[in-house]
Amino acid sequence: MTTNPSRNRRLIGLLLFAVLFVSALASLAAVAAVMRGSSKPIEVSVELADSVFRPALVEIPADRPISLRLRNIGGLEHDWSVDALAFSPNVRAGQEAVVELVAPTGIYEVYCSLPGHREAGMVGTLAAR
Ligand SMILES: [Cu+2]
Repeated sequence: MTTNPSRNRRLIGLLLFAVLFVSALASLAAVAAVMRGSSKPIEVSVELADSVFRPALVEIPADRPISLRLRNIGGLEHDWSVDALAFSPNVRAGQEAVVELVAPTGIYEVYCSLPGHREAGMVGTLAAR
């Protein structure tokens, strides 16, 4: 059997090109999938009870739209106020609200601004990382 070294080199070159081309396509597909995922809001739920937030600590990714579901399971009106973000959605007793929240990196104090509720224990922390 005879071998033609220059033909073999061309074949290897072509094969290498095909492998690189396919892996480049796969990387593009992976990037597109990640970008699609990042545009979808992240859902977070918090219960507002008389007189506690559950969970008290809410951790979210920074600078990403969060769909925050606030369920008031108590018998009183409550809110989930974050002064640093000028954010204060209010929810009536037995109702729920879904609000969008975007927070830069930081640790924020959360409290219920209704009279006496903060003092009664309606405090929490929002951590955006
Ligand atoms: Cu309250």
